[in-house]
Amino acid sequence: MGGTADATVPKTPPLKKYVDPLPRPLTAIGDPYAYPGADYYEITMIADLWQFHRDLGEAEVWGYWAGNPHDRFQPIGMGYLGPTISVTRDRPTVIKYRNALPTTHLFQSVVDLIHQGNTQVTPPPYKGMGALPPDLNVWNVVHQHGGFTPPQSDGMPLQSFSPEGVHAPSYATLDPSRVEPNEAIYAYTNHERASMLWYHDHGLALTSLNVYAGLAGLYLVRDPADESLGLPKGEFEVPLILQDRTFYPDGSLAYTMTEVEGADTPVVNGKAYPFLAVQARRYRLRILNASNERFWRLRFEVDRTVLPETSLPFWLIGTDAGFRAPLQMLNFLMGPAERYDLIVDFSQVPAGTTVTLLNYNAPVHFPGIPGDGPEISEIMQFRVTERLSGPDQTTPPRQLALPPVAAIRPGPGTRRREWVVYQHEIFQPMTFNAIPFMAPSEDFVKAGSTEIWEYINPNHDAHPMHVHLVSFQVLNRQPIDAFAYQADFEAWIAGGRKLAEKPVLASYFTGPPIPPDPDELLSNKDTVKVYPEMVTRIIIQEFDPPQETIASIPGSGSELPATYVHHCHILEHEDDDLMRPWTIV
Ligand SMILES: [Cu+2]
Repeated sequence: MGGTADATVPKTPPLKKYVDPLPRPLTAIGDPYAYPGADYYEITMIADLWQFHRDLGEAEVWGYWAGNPHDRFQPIGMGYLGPTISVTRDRPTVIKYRNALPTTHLFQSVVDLIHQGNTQVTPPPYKGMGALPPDLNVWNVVHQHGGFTPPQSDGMPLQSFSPEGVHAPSYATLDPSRVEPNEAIYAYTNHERASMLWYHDHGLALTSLNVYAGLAGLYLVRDPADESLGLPKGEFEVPLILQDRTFYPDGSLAYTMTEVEGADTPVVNGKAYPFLAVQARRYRLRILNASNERFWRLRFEVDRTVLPETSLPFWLIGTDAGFRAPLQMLNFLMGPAERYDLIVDFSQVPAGTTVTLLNYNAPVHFPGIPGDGPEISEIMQFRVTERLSGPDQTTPPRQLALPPVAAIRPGPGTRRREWVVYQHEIFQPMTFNAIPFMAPSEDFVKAGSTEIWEYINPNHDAHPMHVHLVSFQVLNRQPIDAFAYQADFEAWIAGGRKLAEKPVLASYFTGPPIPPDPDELLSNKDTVKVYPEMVTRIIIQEFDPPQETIASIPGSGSELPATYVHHCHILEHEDDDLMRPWTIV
């Protein structure tokens, strides 16, 4: 998708900044009795109303609501986004997802374009399996992003199910006697490191529209061993779900990404330009980029009369898949689906100071083309105005003894696998290796093995690549002659993909390997920025899906072969076919 802005594209009316307090998603309450040994939740997708800003009218949005085991008339949610699911590491979770959305899409005009086969929004038809059925406008599936999950509970696009109970070809549910056709039960191991995962819609062909409508929430994995680390907690641990949205003058959501890149207004935890009143102490900010397309380059801005530098330094203590060694930073670049776990010390500025979260030098894409989408500079404000409720007894970040991250090192026999981010020309579908998503898996990974995946990006923008099931580390990047590689790759496809004639990556290098960015070094990740005109190498330690039965539910463990997906997390790209299955054997 994409194109240049023109006068017909909706624009949000001017909004007064920092008038709405930052909302905090509520935490869902698990039921420990339904499945012994696990916590059980029922989460329903519903259309509701939500006000994004004081001066905007209510918008129809989609969101997740959790059943309340203590009061069934008081479900937990806020309308937009979803409640936080907070779990203890290694204690399983069982969730029944129910699709109670309308059967007409919130962005029906875009769904109509998909049905019409408009090439801006629709990948080429593949003869193997149908995509969105012609008479269906809404279907959904929930993926736990970053989860170590058996395939039948992973929530991949071909597992979608609709409000009427229509199922995509790989729909699956556990405990089928307890579900209606518009429901599915999934089980999660929670065998991840302590980390902030998230759950979001992954509906086939509709992920970008469904997430834009509001279908995303947080999934916090807690490790009781971390209680002694001395981290800010309770009200001093604040999740920030960063998104961009465009609004019509009446306050309703405008989906503009068939016409421009990104949207024009920052929304944090569901509010446009919110503020948070804070105490002069350390806070733990757990940031998720839940935007469809937008990269954010973030820093904390203070007035030059307050500090000699205008950027307030902070500490990075964790990334997508858990803690890392504390690293003092001034700014960082965040692709869609990435998470950054920060300690920000508001006692470093005088009482009364205002700290602004800024997105600077910030086109929608990275590096992006100025004018190709609306730029957003200011996001939200922290006001150091609250009275100290007690001394700050958290550990200074420099002294934090966080669980160490060991480097995953390749061995002599480590298999390499190449994924070419392929687009013939701009506005045409994007694929891996010029193979549509729907074509059967042809990548077979040996169970328990380590692999290096090389994302070869001959394009001019970065793509955030996400691999389901596993976490990984960034090994390095290496610049390539993108023009020559693209030309030779296309010639190779045109020539019938003869294995012996495949372009040899090493002959296109234009420089030596570049080490990972400082925030990526010795960090566990599940999403990686694949920079343009480079190969980005990740090393995945272990392809080993959880095989045990979860919460005594028959069929809840993995069986081999186990097929998962990886994809670009620019949601318009994954819908437009930059996604492929791969199979553990
Ligand atoms: Cu992409």
